[in-house]
Amino acid sequence: MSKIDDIKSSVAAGKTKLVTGLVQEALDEGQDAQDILSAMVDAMGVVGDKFSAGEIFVPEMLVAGKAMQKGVEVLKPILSGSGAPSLGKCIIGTVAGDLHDIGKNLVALMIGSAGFDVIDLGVDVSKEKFLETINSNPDVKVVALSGLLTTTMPAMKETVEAVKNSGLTGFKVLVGGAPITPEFAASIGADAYARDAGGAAIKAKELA
Ligand code: B1M
Repeated sequence: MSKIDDIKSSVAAGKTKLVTGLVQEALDEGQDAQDILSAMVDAMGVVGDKFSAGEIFVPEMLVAGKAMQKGVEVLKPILSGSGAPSLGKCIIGTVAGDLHDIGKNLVALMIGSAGFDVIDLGVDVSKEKFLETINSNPDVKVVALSGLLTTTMPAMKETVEAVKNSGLTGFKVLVGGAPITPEFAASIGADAYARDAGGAAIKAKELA
């Protein structure tokens, strides 16, 4: 089994104590950070499929998420890069009712490494909190919303509508997350959609 396979199975099995060391070893062996990240994202796909099939439950999904976060911590200095000129502020958060933050954190990392000053509001962020933060940061260029649950897509819609109808101007809205499609993004009035963290950084730069 290759180191990358080891990482994938350890993340899927929620072996939080092993993942940090395995990721560091893979980097030391010369493995590409993006390939390691892809393996961990694949592992979360496996976990999701097992959850859907009723083979595992929320606690297993939670420890797998924690294992992935451990691995991402090791990759962060490599993925984040440095030295990009400042492109302005980006406010990011996972929409109300939604506690998933692994993908949102990756998006924040990539947008930050593209040159934005990222204000990360965390998870379960109400539309009022987004509005309040935009209000106190009138120079914000991009407002980025993440959502992982079909049940929280309405909260994304309400948030986009609230910020668009607030009278506040000067920023664009970017949305994404597993259940979000370009069609849904357009239908709720978002300015842009991105499928993954790399794509989100590219879109944010286009919007700024
Ligand atoms: Co949850 N969960 N979960 N979960 N969870 C999913 C999302 C699910 C697909 C699993 C499944 O059933 N197969 C399913 C959603 C089904 C649906 O809505 N259609 C689900 C469910 C049902 C639930 C609960 C309801 C379970 C329950 O309680 N019965 C519950 C909801 C809690 C809540 O939020 N209110 C729940 C809870 C949890 C945990 C807390 C246990 C944990 C989250 C831990 C954490 O985030 N800190 C968890 C996990 C780990 C998952 C899976 C297994 C993995 C998610 C993940 O981190 N993926 C997930 C299954 C899956 O994804 N296949 C699942 C890796 C991550 C890198 O990818 O987040 O997709 P992702 O982000 C990507 C892109 O989506 C995109 O870029 C990222 C990186 O490339 N992206 C953006 C994300 N945000 C973006 C924003 C952008 C642009 C791109 O622009 C701004």
